[in-house]
Amino acid sequence: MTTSGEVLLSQYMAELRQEVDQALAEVTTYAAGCPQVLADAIRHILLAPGKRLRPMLVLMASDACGHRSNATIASACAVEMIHTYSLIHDDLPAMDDDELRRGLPTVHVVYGEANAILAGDALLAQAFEVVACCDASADQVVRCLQVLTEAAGPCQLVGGQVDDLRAENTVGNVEQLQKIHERKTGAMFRVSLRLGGIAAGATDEQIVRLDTYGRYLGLAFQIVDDLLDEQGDVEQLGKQTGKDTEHGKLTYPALMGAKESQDLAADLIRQACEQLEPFGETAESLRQLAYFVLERNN
Ligand code: GRG
Repeated sequence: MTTSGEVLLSQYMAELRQEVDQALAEVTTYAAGCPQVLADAIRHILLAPGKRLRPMLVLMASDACGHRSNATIASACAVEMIHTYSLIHDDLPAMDDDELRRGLPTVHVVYGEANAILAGDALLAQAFEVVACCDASADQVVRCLQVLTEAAGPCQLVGGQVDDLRAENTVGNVEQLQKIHERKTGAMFRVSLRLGGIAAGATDEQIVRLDTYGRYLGLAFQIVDDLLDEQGDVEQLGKQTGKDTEHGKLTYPALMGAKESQDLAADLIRQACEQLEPFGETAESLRQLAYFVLERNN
């Protein structure tokens, strides 16, 4: 990416981030029925400085298709809420047992395990409420809910997580690893792109292209994530490193070596960007975001 391209992307990303942060703050301003400790636990991690990649993908996908609807920002909030629930639960002692997330102590460390489980549960349920109640056409809302529930469900996000835990300390191969990550990490990337397309009223062909871009991007993201777990800086990442080795996880660098993994990630990013060709200029931010994912250090 050129220097001016980098500046443009970072400005655009900062604007999108602000929109998403504001919307997330609004949806987590709760009525009296929500206990203060639950609201605090949710806001502690949801409003912490995550990269907001998935909600940005929703917004960028709608923008690439030339239109945003009320389903766009609602879906952006929903994917970030589901992603955040998955992080809260993944950090629990029963899973990865992490103490640092987004540069802050994890939810269970601050609020206790029971409140962390419940904060995750509440975010998951509320994500669907945010989409169900948004001011978009009934058809759009139903389609958004269909793809979102599928991505967060037993055959995608949750199934991928179960298989990832089961694969700890086993001898695996790249095929097996890819199958895990297409569900555990990739499903939320893909659905973010699909949601942006649906919310924009995109054609079926556009949605397939966005989905395929999301598939390649999600895989590349995971490879980079594995490399950063080995080589990254705790302060920049805002989370502990070396956890994959500690848990005996299957990872790309462990199976293929660091150089091959980096090359594979670069190849996947090239393939992701090929999908964007028919969109022309309107997909420039998605193109640049793909290279940001490849070159990120957090
Ligand atoms: C508990 C159902 C369930 C699923 C957990 C998200 C996840 C699945 C596990 C998190 C552990 C992990 C390192 C997954 C690999 C990639 C990933 C999702 C990293 C975190 O996403 P980022 O880097 O996080 O986009 P931020 O904090 O920037 O939003």
